[in-house]
Amino acid sequence: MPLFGKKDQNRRQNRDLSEEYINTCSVEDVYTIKDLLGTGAFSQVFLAQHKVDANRMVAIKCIDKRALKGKEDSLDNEIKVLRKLKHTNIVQLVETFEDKNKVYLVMELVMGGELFDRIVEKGSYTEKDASHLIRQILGAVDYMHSCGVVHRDLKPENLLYYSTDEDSKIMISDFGLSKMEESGVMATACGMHLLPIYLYE
Ligand code: PIT
Repeated sequence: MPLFGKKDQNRRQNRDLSEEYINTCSVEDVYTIKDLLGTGAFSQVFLAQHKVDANRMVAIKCIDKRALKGKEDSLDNEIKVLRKLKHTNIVQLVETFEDKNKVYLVMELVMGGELFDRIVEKGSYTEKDASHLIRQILGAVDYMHSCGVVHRDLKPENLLYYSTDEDSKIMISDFGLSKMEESGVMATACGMHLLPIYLYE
C-alpha cells in the first residue's frame, strides 16, 4: 500500500529544495530520534535532531501502517494538506519518509505545550489574552480557507504554543481530519480568502 504513490516511493520530499530527488535514506540516516513528545491513536511524536546540522531540531510524527489499515487515504490527505500550507501559525511539514512499517512526518518543532494547559497554568485569562490568541487563530484559519482547506478539528489540544515564552505565538496542528476542496469551485491559489462554509458538514 504505497502511501505516496509509486513514483514517490523511496523518495524524500524536502521543502527546502526546489527539486524533488530520489533518496534511498531512511529517517534514521538523517535524524537522531530522541524523547517522546506525545502519542495519538495511530502515531507517536518524537523530538529529533538532524545528524549533520545539530542545531536543527524537529518533531517527527511516526505513523504505524498496520494500525492505519483502511485509513490510508486520510494520511494521504493529511500530507497533501500539510504540503500546501505555509503560515506562521500553522505547524510546518518539513519532509516525509516512508519505510516498510511506518510513515514519518518531519514537522517544525514547537515546544510550548497545549493551549489548554497554558490557560490552566496561567490561572487568570483576560479578554486581551483571548483577543491576541483568537486574532492569530483566525488569521491562520482565513489563510487555510483561502487554500481550500478546512481543519475540522480545531480544539485546545490541537493548538500548541511555539515556545515556553509567555508571549509565544500559537500554532495550529493535527490536520488528520482536514478536508481539501479540489473541485475547482473554490480558488485553488492561496490568498483568495474565500470562506468555504459549505465544506462544514
Ligand atoms: C511538534 C510537537 C508536538 C506535536 C507536533 C509537532 C505535531 C504536529 C502536527 C501533527 C499533525 C499534523 C500537523 C502537525 O497534521 O508535540 O513540533 O498530525
